[in-house]
Amino acid sequence: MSNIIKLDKLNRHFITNCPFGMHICNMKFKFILLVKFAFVFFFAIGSNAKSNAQADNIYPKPVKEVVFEGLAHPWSMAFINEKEVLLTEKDGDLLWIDLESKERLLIEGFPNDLFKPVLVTVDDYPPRTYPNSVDGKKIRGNAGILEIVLAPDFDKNAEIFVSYVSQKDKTFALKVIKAKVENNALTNIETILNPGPYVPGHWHFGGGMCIQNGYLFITVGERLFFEDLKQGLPIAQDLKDARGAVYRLDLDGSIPADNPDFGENAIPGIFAFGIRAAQGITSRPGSNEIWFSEHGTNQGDEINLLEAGANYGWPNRTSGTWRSPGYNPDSLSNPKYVEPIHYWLQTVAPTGLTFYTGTEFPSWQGNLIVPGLSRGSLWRLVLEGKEVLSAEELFLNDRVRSRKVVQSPEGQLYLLTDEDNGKIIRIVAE
Ligand SMILES: [Ca+2]
Repeated sequence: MSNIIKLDKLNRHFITNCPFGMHICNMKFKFILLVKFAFVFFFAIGSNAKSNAQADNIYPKPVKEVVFEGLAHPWSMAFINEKEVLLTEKDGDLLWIDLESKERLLIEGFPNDLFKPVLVTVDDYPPRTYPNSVDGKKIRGNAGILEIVLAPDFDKNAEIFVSYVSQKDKTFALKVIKAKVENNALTNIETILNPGPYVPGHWHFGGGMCIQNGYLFITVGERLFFEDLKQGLPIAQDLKDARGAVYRLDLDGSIPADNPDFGENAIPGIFAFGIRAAQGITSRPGSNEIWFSEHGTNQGDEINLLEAGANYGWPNRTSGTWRSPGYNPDSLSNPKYVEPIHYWLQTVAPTGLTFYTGTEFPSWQGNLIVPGLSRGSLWRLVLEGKEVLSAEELFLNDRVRSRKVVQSPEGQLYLLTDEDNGKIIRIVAE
């Protein structure tokens, strides 16, 4: 396939360089760790135990501790302080939760255009708007309440940003609102972004958000299930289409004057484009870098570094394959595609990622932790500058659909699971 790219420069130790496949290589890695551990242990007995306690890259075994459960597919969580969080449920509500006392409260007053599941009769729509597998079902897909982030001065103004799927009749679009949380209710609700058009289909809204240096970054998905439903120039390559892009806005929703200039016909606010379905976006501590995850179709899952004006290639350039065989998209003239920092050779469905800066796992400092929905994976990417040195899959024998990793103010690492009985799990050193 001409659309498959090969990035041989990527040095993914446990995937591409292993002749036995990833699982064996992880076993091999574990064996090496065991040998290393035995060596350090032996050495410690015979000499100075203290000096070796922090030696080498051996880290304590991570284990899962369920902190809270009974959540309807939690999507995002923002820490007010070390024990209080605001949490979004994709299939439910906006909640306040006390992680210590286990109290939960509904934050009332959510906008009433929030997506509601509708019975899908496939024949009511143009062919293949929905795959046949969902005929006669009430499906939620990717729709519901998505990201929550606190305004930088939340302590003073109680302002938050929330992304969710807005509904008009049987059509849907992403919406981002800014609001205050007062007496367990949303007030002063303003729409910050509503990238239309409203169309049927419950997929690929994006909705990831992060704040850096006073700017709000938002990922907006291209919304298609099958690529060829848009003939001609693809949605994500069309700067006159609001979908398939990353936006950068001021915190009042206005467009920063120094955003990239894509011409007068381009949708205002677009910062980068060529995006299929990015849900995870995060700033890298100690830098001005923004990193984001991207869902491919069959494979094609990526980690990207955000650059002003960049075209990330979808669907013309991808490390995966298309759902629509024989698809032949138009392209921009002289397109310049920005390659991913990392991609997987299997489907991972990487989503709400974060950089680890905690102290519980000292050798994870600065690593990018990436949850995966598809097979229930959690990845630890070791970086050197902007290069991925290795990708380790954690909890190989304990898979769960993983939506987001969030670090608390004191550096504790939490995982949200994408389940009917969704959980908040703390990852602790055994
Ligand atoms: Ca790409």
